[in-house]
Amino acid sequence: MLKHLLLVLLSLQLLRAGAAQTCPEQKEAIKILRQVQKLLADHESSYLRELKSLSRRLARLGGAVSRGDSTASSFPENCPPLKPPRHGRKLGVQKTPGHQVHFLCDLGYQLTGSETRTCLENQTWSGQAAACTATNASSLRPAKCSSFHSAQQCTCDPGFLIQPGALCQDIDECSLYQDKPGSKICVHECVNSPGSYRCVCPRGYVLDPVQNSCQDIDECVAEPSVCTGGHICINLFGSFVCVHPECPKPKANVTYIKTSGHQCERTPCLVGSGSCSEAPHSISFHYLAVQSQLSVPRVLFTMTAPQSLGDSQRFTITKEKGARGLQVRQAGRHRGELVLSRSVSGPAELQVDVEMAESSGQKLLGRHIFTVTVYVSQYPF
Ligand SMILES: *[C@@H]1O[C@H](CO)[C@@H](O)[C@H](O)[C@H]1NC(C)=O
Ligand SMILES: *[C@@H]1O[C@H](CO)[C@@H](O)[C@H](O)[C@H]1NC(C)=O
Ligand SMILES: *[C@@H]1O[C@H](CO)[C@@H](O)[C@H](O)[C@H]1NC(C)=O
Ligand SMILES: [Ca+2]
Repeated sequence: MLKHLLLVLLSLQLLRAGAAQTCPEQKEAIKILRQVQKLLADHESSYLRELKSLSRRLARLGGAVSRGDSTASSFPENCPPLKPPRHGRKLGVQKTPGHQVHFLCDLGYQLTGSETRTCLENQTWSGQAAACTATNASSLRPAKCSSFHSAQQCTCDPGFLIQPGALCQDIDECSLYQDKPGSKICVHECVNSPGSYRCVCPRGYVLDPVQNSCQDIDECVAEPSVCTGGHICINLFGSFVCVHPECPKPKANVTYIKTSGHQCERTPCLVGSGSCSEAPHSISFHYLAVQSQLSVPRVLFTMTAPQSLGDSQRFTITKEKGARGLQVRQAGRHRGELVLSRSVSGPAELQVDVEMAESSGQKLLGRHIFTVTVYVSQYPF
């Protein structure tokens, strides 16, 4: 309505300004008109402000009524009431702008949100809603306190840290040390407990309480054996395997027989059977258990001639399976070494056949095969 009136006045003024006449009376009239116009504009904006404030109050009143809150309706300038958190207390009752309320949690509960909230000029509370969540009840306990000359002295058990309010908070050694690479306190897992911590080992290991390390369980000493049907038990780091080495099947006049659990020998060759005398004299099976990520280079296995017939032995890898990083090297005339030259992350299984050729002068006297299986465990312990 005011706006319309203003528009009419403005139009009048424009009409007059558009006219050519500029008498002093007219000038005076225009001046007065402008003053009226300004007054009206001021009135309008103040009216609009009032209106806004009024509608805000009405809305708040409506909200308060619908909540059935009588205090809000009688003091519309207050902040809404705040309830004390569950398992906690609220200090302070004033809800007018500028006042503060504080929140406390019961013993064994931790405050989340704002500890202190202030009623702001726009009738809202600063900060976030306070809540009390349970700490691990036993991780927080009362301190042992004694009074001496009216001074109170409180102490905590080892593994606890004194906190304000005569409380003892468990020290979480695991998050303090275990998570940082340089200060690990457990080889595998750390579990915090009130006042202490313990190390936990993976399956297949037992905790060595003195060294706080994980020791492999030797499953192969169990009676009766964990391996059945003539299989041989091989203890590994963190586990075991049952193996059953097999001699090569008879082929082209070459036959092997098992002379022990780990060894096959070639049976004597028929006269005139060339392929037989070329075949290895013996095959032996070797199973090695190593940890993951061993430092390298590392000698895994040393091979020597069973009976030194020839002048020298030559060692070569003839077959390999997943065995990158395994090398053979001559460590003397009658000795060879199987070397791990690359760090391997387990679990992994590496296999090589190393041939040892015995010779005297230029003459090859015989060949022997070492079939070596290396089991790399999952963990570096
Ligand atoms: C109230 O004022 C504070 C700061 O003064 C502001 O952060 C908050 O958003 C305001 N709330 C409302 C509902 O206007
Ligand atoms: C409470 O203890 C459990 C294990 O018992 C743990 O997983 C959790 O992180 C602990 N919570 C706190 C707040 O310390
Ligand atoms: C097997 O031996 C016989 C003689 O005993 C020979 O005639 C035959 O050629 C040999 N076979 C092979 C594949 O060497
Ligand atoms: Ca084991």
